[in-house]
Amino acid sequence: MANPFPEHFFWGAATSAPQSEGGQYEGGRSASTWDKWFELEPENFNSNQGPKNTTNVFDRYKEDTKLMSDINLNSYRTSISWNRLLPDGKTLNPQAVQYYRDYFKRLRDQGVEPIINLFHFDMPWWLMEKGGWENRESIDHFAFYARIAFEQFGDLVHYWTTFNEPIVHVTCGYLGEYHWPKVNNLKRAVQVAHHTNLAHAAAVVEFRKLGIEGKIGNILNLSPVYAKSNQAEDLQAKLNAETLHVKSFLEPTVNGEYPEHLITLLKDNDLLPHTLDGDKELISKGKVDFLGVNYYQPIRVEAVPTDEVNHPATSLGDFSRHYNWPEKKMNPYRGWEIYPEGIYDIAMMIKEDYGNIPFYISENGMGVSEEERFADDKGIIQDDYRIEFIYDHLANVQKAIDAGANCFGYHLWTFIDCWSWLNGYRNRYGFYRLILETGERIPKKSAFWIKDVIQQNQLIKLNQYDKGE
Ligand code: BGP
Repeated sequence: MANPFPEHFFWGAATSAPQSEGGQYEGGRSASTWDKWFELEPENFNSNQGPKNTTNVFDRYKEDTKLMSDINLNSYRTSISWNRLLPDGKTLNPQAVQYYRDYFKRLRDQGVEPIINLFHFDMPWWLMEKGGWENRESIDHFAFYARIAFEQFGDLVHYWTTFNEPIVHVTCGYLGEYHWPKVNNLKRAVQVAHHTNLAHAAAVVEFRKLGIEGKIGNILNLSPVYAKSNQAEDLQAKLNAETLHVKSFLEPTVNGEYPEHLITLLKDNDLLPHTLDGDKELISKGKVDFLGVNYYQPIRVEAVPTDEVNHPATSLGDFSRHYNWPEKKMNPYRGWEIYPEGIYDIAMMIKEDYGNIPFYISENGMGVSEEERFADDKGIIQDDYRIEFIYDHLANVQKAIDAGANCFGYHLWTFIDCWSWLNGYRNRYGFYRLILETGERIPKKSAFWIKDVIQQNQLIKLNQYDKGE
């Protein structure tokens, strides 16, 4: 029998406001960039499914908080919509305050600890029109928003996070076409990353100034980086990838400074961002109390062939190349590798190299297409594949805890199937199935399984489990 998890382990699930809240233009909310992008280019989104078609938590949170305690969840992460709380960036929306206060209070009443995030890829449109994170003003706007959120909800929320996967709006929005403004420019991407790190630190400063009860963290997608071989060129590619994809946010967040190798790489490629006096000091004030770690898949790299390197670099592909590991196991729906051992390696890296700072697994999960084909005659999705996926990852979390990692929780992505950006509802991730036409929530087999796991505080093997059928 497996060891029990630590006492008070955070068992839960995660979502975000833009992916689950709905109530698009209700209750005084203004547009986010996703709302506008969908209005401008709906054809970019899977099956024309836009941000209006979310789980509609705005209307159903009373029922949803109850569904959480039905399956024993004791914690939950979502985000506040910046453009709901401050529709013009300055004026507090009383309807938003009322909604979030009631929502967070109900979570607490159900014994569910709210972990509340401030930014999950959802730039208010009014600010995006001024350049979004490229515009330095965004730092002060974000710090103001953070302070208002802490003041309004600080009595109900004791775990705050500033960003979700801050590198993603950099790479998807400024080095690719997955987020607006769909720019492809390395120099601009670096500027956005710098402003994001400053905005994070400015929010931490506001939090510390207010002296409210609670802790503040940052949610990072931390993948272990594996090199194709131990040859010097592949190891150099690994160092570059680790620095750019992992440490560019991890080191400022935990140590309050940028990694030396990052500065060297940027300088050498004429990519240093525009900075002001005082930036270094502000970054040093952004140290967090805990980390959220989103883990889906590892990063595998190999050296870039010398004759293909651009110098100065024009894309991240000039620093390392993706290595296609022949033995990899894939989630064919999402196209992501499944490698549960990666969670152990990340936990050990945090333990050894980052002072064993407390962290929790803030996202991990398996998106599956056309999941309704696995429904039994009662409509319950028999998602054995998800139970196995969670089991394998949790077994590695446990192994890491046994080896001394300071991991205080595990959250599945996601609670109820939610809207996923350009992918709409293509892949389903939830403990609860969402019937799109009616909004009905139906627990999947994994929901029954996790309920028992949480109750026993211990892993249960699928073949010793026969409920939910
Ligand atoms: C993470 C994001 C989530 C969520 C998840 C699943 O990177 O923080 O917002 O979307 O990935 O990925 P996807 O929805 O793209 O399948």
